[in-house]
Amino acid sequence: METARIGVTGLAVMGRNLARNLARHGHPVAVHNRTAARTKALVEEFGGEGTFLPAETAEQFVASLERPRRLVIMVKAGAPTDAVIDEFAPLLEPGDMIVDGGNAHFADTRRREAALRERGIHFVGTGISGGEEGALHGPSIMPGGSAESYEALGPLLEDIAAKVDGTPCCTHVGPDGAGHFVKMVHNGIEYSDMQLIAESYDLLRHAAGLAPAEIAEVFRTWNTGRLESYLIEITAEVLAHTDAATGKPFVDVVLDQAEQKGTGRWTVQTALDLGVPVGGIAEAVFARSVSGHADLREASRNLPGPARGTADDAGFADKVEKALYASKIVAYAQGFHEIQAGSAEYGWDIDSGAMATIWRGGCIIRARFLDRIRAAYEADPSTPTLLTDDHFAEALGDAQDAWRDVVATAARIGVPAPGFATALAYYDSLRADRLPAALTQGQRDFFGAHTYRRVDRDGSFHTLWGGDRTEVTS
Ligand code: NBP
Repeated sequence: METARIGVTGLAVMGRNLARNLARHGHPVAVHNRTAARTKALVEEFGGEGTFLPAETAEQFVASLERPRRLVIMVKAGAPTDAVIDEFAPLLEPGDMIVDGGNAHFADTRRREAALRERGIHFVGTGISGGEEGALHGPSIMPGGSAESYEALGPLLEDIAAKVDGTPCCTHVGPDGAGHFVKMVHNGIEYSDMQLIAESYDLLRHAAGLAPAEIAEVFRTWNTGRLESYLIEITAEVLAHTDAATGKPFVDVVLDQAEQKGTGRWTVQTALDLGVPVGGIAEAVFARSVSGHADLREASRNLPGPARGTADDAGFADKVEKALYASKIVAYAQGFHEIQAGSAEYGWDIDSGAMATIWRGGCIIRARFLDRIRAAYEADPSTPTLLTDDHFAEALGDAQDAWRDVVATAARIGVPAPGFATALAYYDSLRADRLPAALTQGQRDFFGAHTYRRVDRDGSFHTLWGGDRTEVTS
């Protein structure tokens, strides 16, 4: 009987395209789906692309896999993933591998990995980015799990991943939930990147007075420079598009309420748990949330605003480009800070430069810029922040006047730019000699005897605020 090198269960858009990608690369692939019609449709439609071994039952599916078995789950994240694991794990043997390519929360992946490890089964939580097109033509792949499992899986995954300059956009991220953690932060950065681009559009429209088609041209120009990226490229496409039904710019007929699926929210929740400031990502999540509160917005529509002005200089678009580049540096610096904090907390030993490398192709945030991040980590692998890398520090210094002007203009004319503003505040906070946190500590000691440390000697102190205000050591 012919055996498959790998199997995919869950054949909706992602699983189907991933299975086709494997088959197109010459890997015989077993395919299975809860509803057998999807399996049949895949083989009928795309059977000519390679060797597919369709299975109707879990037993047939597992029996068709060569050993050690490699089984990829591509089902809806959450309870369906547990249901599929419960169905397949009893049919597997020690040394077999279950790859979860869904968008699982890393804590779930840690739980599942620990449970399956007890049974000798490798559980490989794997972030896959690039949507359905990426899954078919080459995604960015972020596998976690044991180093041993990567030996058996890595060559296959690297084969079907996107390639940039011949380097696959796939590497072993680290143990247990590391892959899904990095995918989560990748998505958080994606939220931030998209929000900053949206703010740039809004300012070009309302401060510089440009029409969507003109803004598309601005983005096209930006895409030939340091901002070159998939997101800037598709932004130009969307802005240049005209609605066939009305003849209006497409962007003007789309309801302005953005949706989210949860990975951005998880990035922020996790950052709060780890104590990592990711204001840029948080503002991006909140901006979508604000947009979706139609009732709140309707009730607030008549609140007074400034006499609507415009930007007062012709070079405003160039200033926005600088503000966007600087804020983007901040977004990535915050995301990588979270990856480093997660890595330290869970003992993953994640190589940040390698993450920048595997995001250069296949995924939504693919960009020329990631080469810079890779170079920054090559120059100093243990840098606490990307902001101080020579290239980025110089770019921030060069951008800062324009960045401040853009944030000030947005505030003056009443165009919301929370992403730009929080990025600049983060930059200025990190630069500051002294922060008002000293006053915060004084207040905390006053009302709660929370104590404070001093700049001039070690120890914890408390002032007797309700008494004679002498200072005591606590
Ligand atoms: P969906 O997330 O829409 O899930 C549909 C699949 O899950 C179908 O195969 C369905 O089987 C199966 N399924 C469900 Br629902 N409940 C099940 C259960 N209890 N037992 C067995 N199978 C069950 O598919 P997708 O959009 O292809 O995404 C797959 C995974 O990839 C998700 O975790 C998603 O978050 C992740 N992801 C998606 C993208 C993207 O761009 N779409 C990108 C990156 C990652 P059925 O046919 O029998 O209903």
